[in-house]
Formats: sequence, C-alpha cells, structure tokens
Amino acid sequence: MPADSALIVIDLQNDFCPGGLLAVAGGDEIVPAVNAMQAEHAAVVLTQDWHPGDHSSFAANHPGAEPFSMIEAPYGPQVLWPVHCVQGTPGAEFHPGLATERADLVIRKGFRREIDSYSAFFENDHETPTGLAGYLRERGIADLEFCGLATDFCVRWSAVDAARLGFRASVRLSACRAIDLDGSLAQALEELRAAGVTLTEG
Ligand code: VGL
Ligand code: ZN
Repeated sequence: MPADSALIVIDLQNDFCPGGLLAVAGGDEIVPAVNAMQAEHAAVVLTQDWHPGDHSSFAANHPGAEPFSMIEAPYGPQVLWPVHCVQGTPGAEFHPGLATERADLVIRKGFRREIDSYSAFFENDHETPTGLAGYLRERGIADLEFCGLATDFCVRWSAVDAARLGFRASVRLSACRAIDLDGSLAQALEELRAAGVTLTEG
C-alpha cells in the first residue's frame, strides 16, 4: 500500500443509484468493487453531492425548463438536472452497502445555491476550491485513484482537475458508471486521456 495514495470515491449516493432521483444505470453494481479497492490505499476520501432544495442546477427551479436541458450560467454552460441529493434527504445518503468506516474525509460539494460543483476540487467556475487539494498535499498524498458516479460528470471533472493540479491520477472504469448524455461518456474518456489520467479496468 503506497504511503502516498488515496482512493477518491465520487458521489456513491442513493439518488445516483437505481430507484434514486437521478439514477445512473448500474450505479449500485460498483459497490463491492469500491469497497474492495479501499484496502489498496493509505487514505480514503468520499465525496457527497449536497444541494440545497433551491439549487440553481435543478430544472424545477427554472420555470418551464425541462430536466437535461442546458442553460448558460454566469460561469458557463450548465445542464439542468432533476432534483437530486438534497441536503438531509435519504437520496443524499451514501448507498447503504458502501463501507464508510475507513473514510478519512467526507467532502461535500454543490452546497452553494448559485453554482454547481461536479469536481471534488473546484466548483464549476473552475476557481472556487473545495479544499481537497490542500488536504491531500498536507498529508503528502500524490497518487489518486478515482471511482464512483458518474464517469462522465463528477468523476471526469474530478480526475481532470487532479491531473491539472499535479497529482498522479487514475480512474478505475470498472468501478464507475456513466449517465451518457449526448455522447458525454465518449467525450469524457477522450478528455481524461488528454489530461494524462490513466484509465484502468478490473
Ligand atoms: C453528478 C450531475 C449532477 C455526478 C452530480 O455525481 O456525476 N451529476 N450532480
Ligand atoms: Zn448534483
């Protein structure tokens, strides 16, 4: 187990699993793999999408807008999502099968009404930090492995940011599942490779 490696588990929450409000197909299937991977790392970090009910990324808060349509937010294009991961609701809780005892840190994101946060490192303006980079650097952790939901949104943005921040980053694709909105999965894989993120299976 390298002293400087961390597993970053992205948004393995009820609302992203079958039966949830923004279900990712097969989202629950990755739970055993994610639990097993924890033993391979010195540190484990869990992220938790954590939105207020009036969050600006929810289509329901934009009269007349359909879920999965796009708007131009002050910080760039933004998908309007179904309501999901509202603070304090069962949908925002981790999947009940996820082992959480080993987690050193739970980092919540998306809690500011006016801005979405896909990445574990920055909000969608690419400027406002979550504090995770500082935490990992202070612990001397340089190697990061990502898994979780969804491959083409929060996993993608997190791993790309990690590489840009100078961490060695890999994504275990077999322990991720995608939303795949209009080719977003293919685009994500291309962007991850271009950013220097290692993609692994199994
Ligand atoms: C996510 C859409 C909205 C994710 C979070 O975890 O990938 N996707 N919020
Ligand atoms: Zn969200």
